[in-house]
Amino acid sequence: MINCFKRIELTNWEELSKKVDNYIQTTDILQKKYSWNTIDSKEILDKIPMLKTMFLEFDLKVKTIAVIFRSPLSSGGVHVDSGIGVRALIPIKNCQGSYTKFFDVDKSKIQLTTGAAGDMYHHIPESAIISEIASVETITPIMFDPQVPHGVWTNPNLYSPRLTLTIGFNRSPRELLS
Ligand SMILES: O=C(O)CCC(=O)C(=O)O
Ligand SMILES: [Fe+2]
Repeated sequence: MINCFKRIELTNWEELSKKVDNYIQTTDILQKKYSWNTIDSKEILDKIPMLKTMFLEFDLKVKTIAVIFRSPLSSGGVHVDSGIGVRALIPIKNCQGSYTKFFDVDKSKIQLTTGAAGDMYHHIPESAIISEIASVETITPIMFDPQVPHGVWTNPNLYSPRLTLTIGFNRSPRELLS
């Protein structure tokens, strides 16, 4: 099976999560409700320096940062990201009992789509899904391959938005997937 995700030991990630949650409160992300929210990486790295240093032990420099917002009770949205390269995904809020799931799909049915924030991604209609190949409860940091079709299943018992932080690097750390 292809390696689509792996949990990583990321020192002090809970502290980072709290700081990012506080940072999100100073933005309009919760009002706009876009699923993909690109963050000015220079600004957030200045405000939260630990975000820069915590990946150095993996020989990684943080390059792109986005907050993923999912409304309560919204699940699915299977897609392939337009950005290539293995990324980190860090739970921020309301991630307990939620899952990031990976799928085998009929590639001929993938459509390049523009998201609400002008971001490009490859939308995968439900009819294209062949089978689920992996699923991870999003409660610790993972590394994952955003080129493997994936979607988010929120916790049906939570009525507040689910927030995660997705991070791209100066290189694709595929070695962290195996
Ligand atoms: O929040 C998640 O579980 C996955 C988000 C996502 O699609 C991504 O980071 O590319
Ligand atoms: Fe994605």
